[in-house]
Amino acid sequence: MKSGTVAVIGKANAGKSTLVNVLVGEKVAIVSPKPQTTRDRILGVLTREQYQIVFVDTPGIYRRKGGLTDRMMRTTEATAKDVDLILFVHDGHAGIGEDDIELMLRYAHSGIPMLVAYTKIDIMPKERIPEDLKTLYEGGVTADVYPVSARKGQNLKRLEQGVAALLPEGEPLFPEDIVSDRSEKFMVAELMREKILLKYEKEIPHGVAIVVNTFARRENGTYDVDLDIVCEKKNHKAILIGKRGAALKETASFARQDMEKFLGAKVFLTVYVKVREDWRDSPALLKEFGYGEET
Ligand SMILES: Nc1nc2c(ncn2[C@@H]2O[C@H](COP(=O)(O)OP(=O)(O)O)[C@@H](O)[C@H]2O)c(=O)[nH]1
Ligand SMILES: [Mg+2]
Repeated sequence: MKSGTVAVIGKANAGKSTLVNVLVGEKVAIVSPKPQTTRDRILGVLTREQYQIVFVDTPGIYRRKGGLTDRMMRTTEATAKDVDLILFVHDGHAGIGEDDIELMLRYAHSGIPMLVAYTKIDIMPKERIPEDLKTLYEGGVTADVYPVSARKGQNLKRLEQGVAALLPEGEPLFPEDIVSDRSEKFMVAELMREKILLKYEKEIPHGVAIVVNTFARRENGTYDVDLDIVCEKKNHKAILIGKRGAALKETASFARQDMEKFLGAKVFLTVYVKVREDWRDSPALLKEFGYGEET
């Protein structure tokens, strides 16, 4: 059997998490139109009879400097060094710039085999695809490139098989019924953050951390979830809550519905909004909110 780890690398917003979710067949990582959605490394495990692929979704590649983004970039870099294969995800619909080719070449020369998923082909003119493939090839990218759409499910089987073919022979790393290394509690916090990413302007979600105080399953199968939305500024708190709490009520209700879908049970959700100034630049608070340095 083939078995190995695959780092999913690419620019912010390229579509990495969406691709991992559809390949694995379950939501293991949250998705939004905003960069910095994925803050942490998340494993998504795909097990078939002939192979097991362990995708390592990463926060992606960033330019901006800051406590949290530095850490996210380090997570991405560390992941890319320690895997059997790199799956470089490129947003085909965004076009190809010199910086894209430069990035691909950097990872292609890292000594680890690499494939390119050229994604979002559902929202771009088809005739541009062969032109772009030519541009990549002429730029020196010799890796196999798979044009796919995660959203429309186009060409994914080919990509999956291309990935599996490059993995080493070995025993599976995870039991076959495991799809993620993350706990239900983590996913519940992430679903809350996803709804905030979707509802508010980006400076607010980028300054938000979710702290789950209670995650408990009752005898009758329902869940009690009690969490804090921690934000950086007083005026962010006011916006998060909205007039008479209307905004928060709506966001929490969306989050609760997704939590119920994810857990397959009724959820009683209690949400508080708290202010902790500059937590993103405070190593102690980063750690407290679950973004401590990995060992
Ligand atoms: N049309 C289209 N949109 C996609 C596709 N894959 C991802 N997206 C969208 O691109 C945005 C960023 O996706 P995400 O997976 O969070 O990107 P990441 O930052 O690389 O993990 C989201 O709004 C997704 O819905 C795709 O195949 N087609
Ligand atoms: Mg992501």
